[in-house]
Amino acid sequence: MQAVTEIDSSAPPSGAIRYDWSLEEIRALFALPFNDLLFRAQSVHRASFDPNAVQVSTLLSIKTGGCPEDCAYCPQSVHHEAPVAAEKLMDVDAVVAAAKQAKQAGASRFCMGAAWRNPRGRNFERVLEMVGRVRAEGLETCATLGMLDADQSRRLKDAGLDYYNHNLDTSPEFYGEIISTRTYDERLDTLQRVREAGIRVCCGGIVGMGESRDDRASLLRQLACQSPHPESVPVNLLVRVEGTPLADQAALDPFEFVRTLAVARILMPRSHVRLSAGREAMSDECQALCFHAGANSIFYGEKLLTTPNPDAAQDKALFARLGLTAV
Ligand code: SAM
Ligand code: DTB
Ligand code: SF4
Repeated sequence: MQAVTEIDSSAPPSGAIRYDWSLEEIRALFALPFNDLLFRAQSVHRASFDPNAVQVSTLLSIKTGGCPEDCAYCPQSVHHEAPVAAEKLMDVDAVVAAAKQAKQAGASRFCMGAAWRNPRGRNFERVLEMVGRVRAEGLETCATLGMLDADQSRRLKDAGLDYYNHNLDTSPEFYGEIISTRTYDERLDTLQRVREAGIRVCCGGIVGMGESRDDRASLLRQLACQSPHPESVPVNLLVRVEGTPLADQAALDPFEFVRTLAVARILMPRSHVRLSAGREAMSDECQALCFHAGANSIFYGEKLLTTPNPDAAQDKALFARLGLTAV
């Protein structure tokens, strides 16, 4: 049997930021009794954040479907039979109109997602214009466009991009089961270029894809060993979309999802941990536990990229019941 590292769950959080978590330590956090784990996560959370404030981002799919990558979870891949038609890149004015609406609804960040392996040519120029115009509306800007080279990263920064989302998605060990058209190292290379360009990093993953707890621990270790930590850490619960290879994947125990958020909070105490995809299938009680575990960001608005999300009225009601404030 594997030795388990002892964790003193009554110890106060040190507040120190670490980049050297071992897999053994992370496993031991996952293995804590649920109440001890949540107490630790909540203590760490309160040391750095207002526990009742939740950052709110809105997503827009600016280029939907037809993606050449083969990510097993994704309805936008050309390799699967999911019911998502390929579209062209949106017009700049339409994106700006959606950003205005998102701001009016209470979002502070606007994230533009494109189903590309990497951006190219005139489309990239158009995205630069979108970034500048959305920022001029007084929103923080985020984009997720696939792999970037160094020049593209610098140009996005110059256009006014605040955050770049580029997920590691799962552990290096499990990655090959999910994606065959790119490597983990290619993901890490783009993250490095984004950092070097001075753009803040949004990087997380997906759970519930059939990975083991060790894979979840290993993904979190990859994230927490980056220095600095990603400023935003989206934790997505797999949305099982018909036509994708993961459509019939068994559901993850919701407590295991909450544990994953809690461990992320403990490992990356100053990062915004985002309760991302998967809320549509979650009870209000489960979401409340996620916030209690230290999640302090969500996607707001009735659609993620191509799949449904709770509508704004539902989220407003939940925030009111829990005494949470959107920031
Ligand atoms: N093509 C770009 C890329 O992969 O980086 C950007 C868009 S991609 C849709 C952004 C992220 O959405 C993925 O990294 C993945 O974490 C998440 N995602 C995609 N499909 C999902 C699903 N069915 N359930 C949960 N998360 C999903
Ligand atoms: C992230 O980690 N989750 C968001 C955002 N970054 C781009 C995307 C979730 C997509 C869920 C599936 C869909 O709606 O297509
Ligand atoms: Fe393409 Fe991104 Fe979907 Fe993978 S996750 S298929 S890269 S849109």
